[in-house]
Amino acid sequence: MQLTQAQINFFNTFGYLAIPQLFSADETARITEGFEWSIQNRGGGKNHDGSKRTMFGGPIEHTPEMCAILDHPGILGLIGGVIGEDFNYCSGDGNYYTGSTRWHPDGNWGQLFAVKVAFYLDPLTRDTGCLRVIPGSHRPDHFVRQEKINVNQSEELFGVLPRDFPGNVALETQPGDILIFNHDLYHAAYGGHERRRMFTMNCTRRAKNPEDLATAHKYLSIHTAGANNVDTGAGMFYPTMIDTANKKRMIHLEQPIAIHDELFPQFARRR
Ligand SMILES: O=C(O)CCC(=O)C(=O)O
Repeated sequence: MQLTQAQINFFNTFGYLAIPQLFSADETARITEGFEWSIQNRGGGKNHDGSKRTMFGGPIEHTPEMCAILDHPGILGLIGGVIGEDFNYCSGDGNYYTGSTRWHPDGNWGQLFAVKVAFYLDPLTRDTGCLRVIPGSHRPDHFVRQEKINVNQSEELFGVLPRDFPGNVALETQPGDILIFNHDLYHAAYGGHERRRMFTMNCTRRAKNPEDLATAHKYLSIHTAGANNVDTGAGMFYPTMIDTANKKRMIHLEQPIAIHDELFPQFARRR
């Protein structure tokens, strides 16, 4: 898959992009099965009772089939198209969500450094927990950032519910659709049920100069297993991701592995 210039322009200007049916029905069924196996066996899903979110790290790192999402031509074309073909894969989270998620950005990098790829595994509408975004809010000059508006207080501030914050877009999805957004973009979800299945891949630009390397160190010092005191048994990633990687996949793994092991030697890859 190759993004058109219009899709790249859309992503850069509005901070997100939706790709309907990036995955076929067969692929989506396999991914859903892989996600369910992973959350049930590695992610605490067996204990999910709907009272709160169940979350686990590295959702695509626990089975060879899920790891292969990182080899999928559609995913490589999508992520590569917005942050460069040699992007860094930096793990992600898998979830049974319960209820709503308030407005937040995932980062405040002030530049296009990190993106999130979101897989929603159930059909979702504006009333049942689809992702909502505030287009353009990734930009440092957006009014929400300039005026430091707390979007979650919009009822008190402006008399409109946060879910109705003016200009927000509800990205209704079917399984197989993929969303990608800049980490700096404000996003939320309203009205979800108690087992909303979703997982993410976080990716960053590959650092190629001292400034980017400093940003990569900062990013990986916050958003990784080591940073959360989690021992994957193989450092930055769970072992299956590395054990099943070919040379092409390693391009997306090598820089995060090196920086993570430098930052968290106590969890460094041991083989
Ligand atoms: O689907 C949701 O509830 C929101 C997801 C989200 O906020 C995130 O992945 O950062």
